[in-house]
Amino acid sequence: IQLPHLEVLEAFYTHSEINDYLDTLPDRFPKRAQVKQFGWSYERRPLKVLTITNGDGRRNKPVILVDGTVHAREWISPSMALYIIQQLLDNYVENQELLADFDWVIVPVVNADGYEYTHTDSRYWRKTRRPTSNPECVGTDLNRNFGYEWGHDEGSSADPCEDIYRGEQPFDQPESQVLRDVLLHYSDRLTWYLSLHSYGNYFLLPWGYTKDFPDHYQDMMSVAEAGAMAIIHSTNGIYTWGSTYYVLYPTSGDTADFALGVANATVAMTMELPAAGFLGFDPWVSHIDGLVTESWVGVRAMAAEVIRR
Ligand code: ING
Ligand code: ZN
Repeated sequence: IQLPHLEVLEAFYTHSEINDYLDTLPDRFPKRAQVKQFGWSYERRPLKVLTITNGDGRRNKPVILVDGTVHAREWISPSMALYIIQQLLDNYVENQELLADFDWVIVPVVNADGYEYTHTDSRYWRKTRRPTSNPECVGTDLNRNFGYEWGHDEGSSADPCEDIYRGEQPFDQPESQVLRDVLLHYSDRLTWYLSLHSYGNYFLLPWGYTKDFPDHYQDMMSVAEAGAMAIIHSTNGIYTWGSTYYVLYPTSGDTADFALGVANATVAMTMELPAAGFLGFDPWVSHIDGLVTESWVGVRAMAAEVIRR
């Protein structure tokens, strides 16, 4: 039986198409791919998590955890997550050293409702789709809703009409609860947390909430530097790296701060993929190939650096 294959470079896919694709993988790679559902979005879309191993049966290896589509409009993010999946599964022979002593856990679409809404209604929607206390304004920014230093200072907004609205309480969105649960499920062996966003060409490290630096900041900087160097050597693409607070602006309740501060990640990072298209969030289909192949060079180099350490 010929199972459906998803041509990552040839289209952007909806949340249900991505879920259907994920569900084919355990059949195609019975020893190496596993799909788990950790919960549902507000509008009851199933939120699926793919684990990839090399099939040697060794349990509890350290984990590299990648998420995508925390923000709905950043369409290159799910494409990149899918490209990583295909590199690790279909292109295993070339990438097997990335799986020898590590398992990968991939959540291609966290903000499923928002992502669907960008396909059907409003291309530049960022937040979730759950109503707020203000009947005029819908949605919470998942990247301000996490429960480590939530609401700290000026790093988020209490106004439901803002794009950086933090919610009424930390983790009051089902989608952030799911990603929290995935992070905590692997927190005893979480080596690298990578969150795929766009845009800006940045490797952003904790902290977002304070100008102080975390322990082991220099180790995280070395991993980011390895990614930036690999990319500049391959395409001349230029990335900037450093703490979110310094490189961008103060942020609180973001996923990387939680991954480091609570879920024991050794390295926690947000990768802001390059801008493309009219407003930066909307690459054309013809851009996908160049964007994901360049980004994979960086992700692969960073994984190698994480593994080497
Ligand atoms: N930018 C991020 C945002 O959520 C960011 C910047 C990255 C903040 C990492 C906190 C942590 O504002 C985009 N494009 O989403
Ligand atoms: Zn984003």
